[in-house]
Amino acid sequence: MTTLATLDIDGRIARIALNRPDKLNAFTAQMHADLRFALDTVETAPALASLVIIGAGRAFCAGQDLTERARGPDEPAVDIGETLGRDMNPLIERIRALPFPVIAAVNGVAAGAGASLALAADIVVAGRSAKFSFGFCKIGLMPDGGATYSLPRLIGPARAGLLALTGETVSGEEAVAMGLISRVVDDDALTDEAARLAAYFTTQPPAALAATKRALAASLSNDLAAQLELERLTQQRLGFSADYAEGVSAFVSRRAPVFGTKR
Ligand code: T3D
Repeated sequence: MTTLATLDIDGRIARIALNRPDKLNAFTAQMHADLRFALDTVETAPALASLVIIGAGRAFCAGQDLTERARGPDEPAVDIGETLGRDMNPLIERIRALPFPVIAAVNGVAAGAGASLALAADIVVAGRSAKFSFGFCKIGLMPDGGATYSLPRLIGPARAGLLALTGETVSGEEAVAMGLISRVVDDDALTDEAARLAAYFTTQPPAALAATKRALAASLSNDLAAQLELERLTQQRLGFSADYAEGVSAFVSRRAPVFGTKR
């Protein structure tokens, strides 16, 4: 059977492609199972430096496959609390917990849970024709997949309220202007830009990247004093590392650093 989440690992770079292009990569239970399988490998592969998530075909992900939720008048509703607990919530948490940069390459529509997935990445790069929408309310639900967490933090409560309550679609350009995503590029440059970023991280010190991710995440709930202390303790550890010694040595001897793969 065709996998609905294709995983490729090339050296220290992993790439997951959502693979239901004819349905704009809408999530199904099978796609979630395939994503779990792909993440099992990504989490245990040695020395990965980055992960790119992209959609096959013309979309990133059109959200939950609504045909899986359709029912006849006498059929019971799907328990979404149960499916979120099994599928979406662990997916978002596992992506957020990866100790290396995750890049979402948004190559078209990112709607509903598909938009939430994009925002789980550390860096979101979109093609100019990408579209983001959080139109959950339009079908009688509220944003999920961490969108109510990430939206106010990324773009502030005023714009989060607008996008979440109206489901208004924003373009790649608008998304970058409001701070929802990291960068927009021409559509035909998107895969190259994601690959360039992914390759860049293979040249960088893994422990520093992992520590930076952890500190940025912790800052969302820490006060300044706690964050300063976290920085002090983590920097203390990094300051004794071979990669830091290499970074300084490379700088003073005007050469490119060669870092290890240890986190
Ligand atoms: O249940 C839970 O887990 C709760 C969580 C829910 C969160 C969600 O994600 S709810 C879903 C949110 N997504 C949407 O509301 C988007 C629905 N899709 C659309 O509005 C349109 O497809 C687009 C605007 C994204 C694109 O339009 P267009 O005209 O470019 O393409 P299309 O023809 O509509 O779509 C192509 C095919 O993909 C089509 O199938 P067909 O007719 O060729 O066999 C379409 O039905 C299918 N498709 C697109 N999105 C979904 C989908 N099929 C099932 N579910 C989808 N979400």
